Amino acid sequence: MAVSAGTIQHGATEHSESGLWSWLTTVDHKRIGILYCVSALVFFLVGGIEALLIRIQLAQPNGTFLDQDSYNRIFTMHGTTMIFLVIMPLSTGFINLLLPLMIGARDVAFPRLNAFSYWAFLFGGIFLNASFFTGGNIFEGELGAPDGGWFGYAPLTLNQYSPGDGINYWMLGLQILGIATMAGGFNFIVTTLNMRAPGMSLLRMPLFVWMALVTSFLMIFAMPIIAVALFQLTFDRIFDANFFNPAAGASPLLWQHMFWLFGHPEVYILILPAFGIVSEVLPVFSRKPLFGYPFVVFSGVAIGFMSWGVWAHHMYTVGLGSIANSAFGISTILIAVPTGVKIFNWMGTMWGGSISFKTPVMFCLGFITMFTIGGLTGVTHSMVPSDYQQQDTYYIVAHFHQVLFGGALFGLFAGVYYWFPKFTGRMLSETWGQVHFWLMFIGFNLTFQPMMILGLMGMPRRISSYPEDYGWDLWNMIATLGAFTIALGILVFLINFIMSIRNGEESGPDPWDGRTLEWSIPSPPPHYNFAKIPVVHSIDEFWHRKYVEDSKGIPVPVPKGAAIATGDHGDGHEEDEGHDIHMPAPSYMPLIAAAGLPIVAIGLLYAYPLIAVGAIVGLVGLYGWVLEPVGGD
Ligand code: HEM
Ligand SMILES: [Cu+2]
Repeated sequence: MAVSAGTIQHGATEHSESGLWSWLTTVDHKRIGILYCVSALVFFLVGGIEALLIRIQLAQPNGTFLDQDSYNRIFTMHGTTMIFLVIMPLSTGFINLLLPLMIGARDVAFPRLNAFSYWAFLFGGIFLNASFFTGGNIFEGELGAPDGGWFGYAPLTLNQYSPGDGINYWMLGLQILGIATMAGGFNFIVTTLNMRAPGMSLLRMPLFVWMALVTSFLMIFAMPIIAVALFQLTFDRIFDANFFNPAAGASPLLWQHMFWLFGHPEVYILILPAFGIVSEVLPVFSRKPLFGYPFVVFSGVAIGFMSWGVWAHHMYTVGLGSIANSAFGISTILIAVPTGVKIFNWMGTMWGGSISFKTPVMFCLGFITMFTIGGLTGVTHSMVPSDYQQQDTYYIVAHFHQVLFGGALFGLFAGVYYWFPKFTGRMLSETWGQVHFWLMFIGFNLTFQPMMILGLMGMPRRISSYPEDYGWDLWNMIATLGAFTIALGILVFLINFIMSIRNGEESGPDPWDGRTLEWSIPSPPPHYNFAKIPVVHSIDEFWHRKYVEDSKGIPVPVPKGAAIATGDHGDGHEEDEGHDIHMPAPSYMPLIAAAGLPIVAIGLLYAYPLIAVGAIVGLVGLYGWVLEPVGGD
């Protein structure tokens, strides 16, 4: 079929390039996606080690492994890392990898901006972690990292309460990460709205694409709020302004409002991509279409809107008054409704399906069960009076790990097992995948269910040690053993991951009998993705190219050759090998532009002239980028 590919120049050469330089200059969404995911995995190990340090300290009463100061810094870095450097970039990595493939596009709308996002993220993450080394001799336990918790409540983060550079690194690091996130969000929105293959109407988009779209809107609207708050904090800390200084008349609640107006949409930024992944994986392994597609889509959109109206549930105990508390209590209870709708749809998808319990499905099941517990505990603290008891206890810690780890991370791991073959051409070992799942699932429950009990027994969060006779010893010890069980599971995963990249069983283009377009092209996909842009006729387009229903409504494979009727072959055999396809040329300008950001930040902290240097570096990058020939190659 003559679906014109809009072809101009030769582009099929660069994809064979490898080596460091090709990674530094890549603008290919798949490579950028891989960079995101691998970087996030590295940060996951860092954040995981921090978690183990916390659990070693708390394993027994009167712990002496960490002093109180180091403890504060380590749990702050743990939370900040897991949220901003692990789950967000892992989700962004998946969006990068999959969005263009799923909508039948050759890349995102702005490939260089995409590279800029990645480099800004990486520099922001490194900058944040560099804070560890600013406190003196790190080998003598003098850590310089921030100590204000992941939500960094001002005025506690002002100079007088948190001297040193830790908070400075935190606020400037998050600022850089926010720039990366916003650039990514705009890119994904434009890509989704403008670059879908012919025939792919909005309501034919795969669920993952829908959730990525909602997430992207949350990104571009939520990050500016924290950006403003961080700017104000920067002015307070560096230029002696008084935005958050109660002694000068500032409201001590200003930060909390701004933070949580960002923070609650943020938790949906963290969970919606995982919702999308689970909604892709379950139908494939249940061999049924997603149950109630429009409900899953619109409940996701509803969550996106409602997430803006619940922030003060983090502030019930600050004295907003009973009217505000009631209003936010009700809105918080309501947001559980669209969330519950999704859970029922996932169950409906599996109901009556012939489910094959491969590793991706196991992680989805882990996701559904753990996330449901997480959501329900959320409902328990949406009730104001009960939250008065729960706030700042380990019950809250249990809740958000239940949704973030049991939810988001399990969902993301389902995605790793599911799409690994697409991007490497090889399968992850199924046996070791199952071992990984069970270690992580059991370890997870051992770690976090005891925290529910501890919280209800009154153990406050953020304490670095606790006395002996409170009855908390056993549960804390179990939680620590659970954490090491998780670590063992992650070790199994890492070995499996590294071994399978080289030695895994070859997967072919479509190992799971997939439903969406990415499975219609070779694994790994050629750098131009689709030799011919596909024409889309339905939801689950690729499935419908492979199967038709017989007279009883049972799907039977399309006879060989008949698939041509749907518009193109989609069987991975592309006759022209993409020789005529024009792709954007690699560029190092995005990297240079992003490198300006940490230089400005360092200048703000140590020597103002460096601010100018950073600005010039950034501008040189942007200037070079703008002047790059459009033609490429
Ligand atoms: C059914 C949906 C949910 C409800 C009703 C809910 C409700 C709540 C409430 C009321 C709080 C405040 C508790 C307190 O501090 O006293 C809270 C805290 C929190 N929730 Fe949820 N939640 C839900 C889903 C989620 C999801 C999906 C995530 C993330 C993926 C999440 C992450 C968090 C985090 C990180 C905190 C604690 C922040 C902190 O204090 O450090 N929640 N949740
Ligand atoms: Cu919230």
